[in-house]
Amino acid sequence: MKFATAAIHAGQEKDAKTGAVIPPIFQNSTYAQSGPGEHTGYEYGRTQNPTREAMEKNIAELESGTHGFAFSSGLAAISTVSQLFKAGDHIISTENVYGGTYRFFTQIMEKFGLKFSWIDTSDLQAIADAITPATKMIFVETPTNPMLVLSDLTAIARMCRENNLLLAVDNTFLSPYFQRPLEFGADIVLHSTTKYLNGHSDVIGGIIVVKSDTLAEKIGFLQNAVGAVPGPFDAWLVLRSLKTLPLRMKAHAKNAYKIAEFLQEHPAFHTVSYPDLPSHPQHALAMKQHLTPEGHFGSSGMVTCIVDSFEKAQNILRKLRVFTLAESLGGVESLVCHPASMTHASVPVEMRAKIGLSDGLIRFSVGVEDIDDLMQDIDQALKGV
Ligand code: P1T
Repeated sequence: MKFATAAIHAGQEKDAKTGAVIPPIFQNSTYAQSGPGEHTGYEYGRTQNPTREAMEKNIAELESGTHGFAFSSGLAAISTVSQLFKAGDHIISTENVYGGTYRFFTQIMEKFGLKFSWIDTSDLQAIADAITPATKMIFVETPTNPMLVLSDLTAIARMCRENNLLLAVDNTFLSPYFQRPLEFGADIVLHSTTKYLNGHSDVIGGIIVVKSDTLAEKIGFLQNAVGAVPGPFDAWLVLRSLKTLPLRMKAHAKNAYKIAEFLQEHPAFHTVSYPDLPSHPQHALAMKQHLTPEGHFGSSGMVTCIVDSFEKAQNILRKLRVFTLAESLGGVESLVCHPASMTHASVPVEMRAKIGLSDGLIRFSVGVEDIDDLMQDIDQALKGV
């Protein structure tokens, strides 16, 4: 099945009893058994739910994987990946990750004895230098939130194979429409489904997709044993949203490109970052990695730019009307965020300085509204800046 067809049909059977074309919401916690231990394959809602299974199968297929596991948030998915390891194990992580990921690894997992190296994973030599006999996984966010730095997935996957390490990729910023890390050799791909996969800012959720039966068994065990699963209605909302993923992603990318070009020309900004722009330092890598299944190049709706002070950033953010000042991203409506005080406030100042996350950084999540309204909104907010 082609991607757009899979987005609509994968994992979904017509309801056997009624013929309902959309999978029902199985809003139940348990299943009747005919005798002790004699069941239909469904025992208890945390362990199995048909609505959740449909959504897991759908995303697994879109990500070119074989098994999907849904979670109650993106962080619950990340937490489950880190529970594959034990005290003393070492993980190399992209130094610029979502603030909550950084907080989770440094303030929770380090307490349980996991060791982390924070590395610029766009630098292959820096990764090679960080590998120790205790290293078990490389955790990569590409493009990074919010600096939009890319990591070379093919090269890192090769390094992982040579050193017997797992490669986990947070693909939240692009969605499988624009990047499928398992195809480049990653072992685990994960998402905050809260973002592009759900796409309507009305669900918090997460997903892990793998392509090996051994890993699937381990993650499936953790999903049930730890229990951070989503409710059936949230799974159903994500499943519904996936049907329009290719349409939405194309529209996000088209609008974002125009906004990025416009911002680049404006004297208020000294840096504008969008991987599709030839001015992005890793544009060539983006052209190899950010490909739709039909081989078309594109990125998502995430654009960042830097003004020279917090006051200037505040000024612009207060004046925007169509763009809503809010955390999160990837919804059909345009959002804007000030990472230093919002999504990445939990990242220490020194780390923010190291990765270039300044107080003048503004992050746009460009939605799918009419581009004229979005441009006018930015134009009026920039008056006098
Ligand atoms: O919010 P949650 O569903 O738990 O997902 C966490 C998460 C994981 N990975 C990436 C790349 C993310 O961006 C996020 C969440 N990010 C935001 C809320 C934000 O505004 O950046």
